[in-house]
Amino acid sequence: MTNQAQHAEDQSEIMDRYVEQGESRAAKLGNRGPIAFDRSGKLSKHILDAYWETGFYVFEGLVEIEEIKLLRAEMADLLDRAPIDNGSKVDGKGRAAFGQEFARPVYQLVKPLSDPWGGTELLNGRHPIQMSQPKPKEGLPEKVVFIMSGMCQTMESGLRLYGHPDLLAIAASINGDDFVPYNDATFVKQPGVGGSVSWHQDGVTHWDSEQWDEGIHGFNFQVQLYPTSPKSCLWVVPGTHKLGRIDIKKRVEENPDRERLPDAVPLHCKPGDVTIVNRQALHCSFANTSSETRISLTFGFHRRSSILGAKGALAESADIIYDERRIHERSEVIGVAIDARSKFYPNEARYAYKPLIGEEESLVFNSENWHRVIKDYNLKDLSI
Ligand SMILES: O=C(O)CCC(=O)C(=O)O
Repeated sequence: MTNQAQHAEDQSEIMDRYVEQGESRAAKLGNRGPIAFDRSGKLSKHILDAYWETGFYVFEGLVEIEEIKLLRAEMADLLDRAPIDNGSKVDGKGRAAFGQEFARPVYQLVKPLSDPWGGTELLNGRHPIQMSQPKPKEGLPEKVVFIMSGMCQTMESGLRLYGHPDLLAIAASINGDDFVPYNDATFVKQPGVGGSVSWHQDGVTHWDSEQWDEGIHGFNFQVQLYPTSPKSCLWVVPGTHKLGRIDIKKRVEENPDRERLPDAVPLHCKPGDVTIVNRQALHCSFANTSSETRISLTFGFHRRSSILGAKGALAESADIIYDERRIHERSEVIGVAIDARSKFYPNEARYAYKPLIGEEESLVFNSENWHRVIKDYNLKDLSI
């Protein structure tokens, strides 16, 4: 049977067994629970230890459900106004599609249940194997939204989320108080159509660095807007962030159950749960044949030392060297996000982002700064 020929239903029994085993492995890891800080405001030791041991952590109920509802509402509107295909100027109702004023496309669409990157050279060739692509049911649209970019400019609730004090405190606990931003991408895995993301490690630049260690490529948050089950969520192989670059092709080809790697675990979540995943951990998501919507707002942070002087990678040109100026310009998004958040949630403690202390007045959330700092901020992403 080819990767393309299987019907979604044919896969469900095999997947059910795999899911059951994965859930039982995940339950033993001890890396999920509520957020907790120590007296200095850093993540509690038990959380940091579990993160560095397994390469990921699930923070349960971190984002309040009222905030999740605002994110859902804006996201639903953006999905309603999505173009019908990549490059199209119209949405499904024949109106002008959202977001054409932004330099980078907001939406990326793929064929239902497909794997757009696996086995290709795209994104520095970091997804070496192609996942199974179950055959979608009849009558579905030709293309569906797979990823959306620029959540700080497309949704005010997205900008506010970027300034969330607990999320920024997590970034400081893992990457140091002078942490720097990476990029963001919203994975949209709609029921019965969402595409897969083939097994990969995110980092592409620092594998051979003399300073290489478990944290050199940073980590990604995923904020979950809907309940996700093992069938719709991200899967990670625990501990793989410590192994250096992995021969993924060999691992998958030598596994009798192919891409269902025997030691992987699902990061299933409730709405408002937030995961962190080390960018060196081996991870994937399967085509979403389930009946659940998964929308994961994904954004990452790095150590400053990993970025300063590094060359562009992934969506950034390899001719670019990330200097102090570029880092400062991209980091200003955090400053404006903190201000946007504190205006909306005036009773919440505002996060003090060390690299921008003293610049608060020039980074207020207003129309001028929206145009100067936020619009097209993702042209200045810091990808490695
Ligand atoms: O959420 C997903 O399905 C994929 C996420 C992912 O691979 C990533 O953030 O690198």
